[in-house]
Amino acid sequence: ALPLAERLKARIVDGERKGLEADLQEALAVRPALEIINEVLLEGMKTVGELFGSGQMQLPFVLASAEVMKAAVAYLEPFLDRVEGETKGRIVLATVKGDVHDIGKNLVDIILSNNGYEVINLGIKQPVSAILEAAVEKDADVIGMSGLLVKSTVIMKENLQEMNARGISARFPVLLGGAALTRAYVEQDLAASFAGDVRYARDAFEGLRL
Ligand code: B1M
Repeated sequence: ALPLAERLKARIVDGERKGLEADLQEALAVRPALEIINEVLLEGMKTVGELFGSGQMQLPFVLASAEVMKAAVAYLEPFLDRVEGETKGRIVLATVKGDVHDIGKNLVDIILSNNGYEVINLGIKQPVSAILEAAVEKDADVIGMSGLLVKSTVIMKENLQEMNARGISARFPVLLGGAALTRAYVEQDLAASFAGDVRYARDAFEGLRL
C-alpha cells in the first residue's frame, strides 16, 4: 500500500471517496489538519490541474476530484485552529460572474472565519451588483473576489471600474485571488485605474495577513 500522504493525494487525483474519512482520521493522528490541506490535498489538486491542462484528464474526473477535495476539507474543518473573541472585521466574499470555481474561495472563508473575521460568502458566479449591494448592506470592511479563469481577471477589472463609477472605491478595500491572477496584474495594472486599495493574495494565508 502507498504511504498515507501519497494515498490521500491519490484519492484527490483519482476522485476516490470511499475510505476517505478513515485515511483522514489516520492522518490527523500524526499531523495538523491545516498541514494535511496545504501539503497533501492541495498538492493533489495541483496535479489534477496539470493533468487537465495537458489533456490527460477529462472534465467529469476533475469534478470528481473537486468533490473529494471538498469532502476532505469539510471533514478537516472542525480540526482547524480557531481564534475566539470579538470579530476583527467583516468581508463580503464571492467568486466573480461566469466562474464556478469555489474551492479556493471556500478555503479563504474557512481560514478567515477561523481567525476572527466575519465572512459573508455569496457563492459563485456573482454579478458585480450583488457583490456591491451586499457590501453596502452588510457594511463590509473589505470585499474579496475570487476567480480562476483568465476571463475572470477581466471581470475583476470591470468590477473595480464599477466601484469607481458608483463612487465606493475608497470605502471598500478589495482583496483579489485565484490562479489566473498575478501580483503584477493586480498591484500594477488594476491598481492604476482603481480609486481605492486593491491587493493580491497568492493564497488564503496572504489573504488573512492582508
Ligand atoms: Co476548472 N479550470 N474549469 N474546473 N479547474 C482551471 C482553473 C484551469 C486552469 C484548468 C487547466 O486548464 N489547467 C482552466 C482555466 C484556464 C483559463 O482560464 N485559462 C479551467 C477551465 C478551462 C475550466 C472550464 C472552462 C472547463 C470546461 O468547461 N471546458 C470550466 C469553467 C466553468 C466556469 O467557471 N464557468 C471548469 C470547471 C471546473 C470544475 C467544475 C470541473 C472544477 C471546479 C469545482 C469547484 O470549484 N467547485 C474545476 C477545477 C477543480 C479546476 C482546477 C483543476 C483546480 C482548481 C482548484 O480548486 N484548485 C483548475 C486548475 C488550476 O487552478 N491550476 C482549473 C485548488 C484551490 C484551493 O486553488 O482556487 O487557486 P485556488 O485557490 C488558491 C489561491 O488561488 C488563493 O487561495 C487558494 C489557496 O490557499 N485564492 C484566493 C483563491 N481565491 C482567493 C481569494 C482571495 C485570496 C486568495 O481573496 C478574496
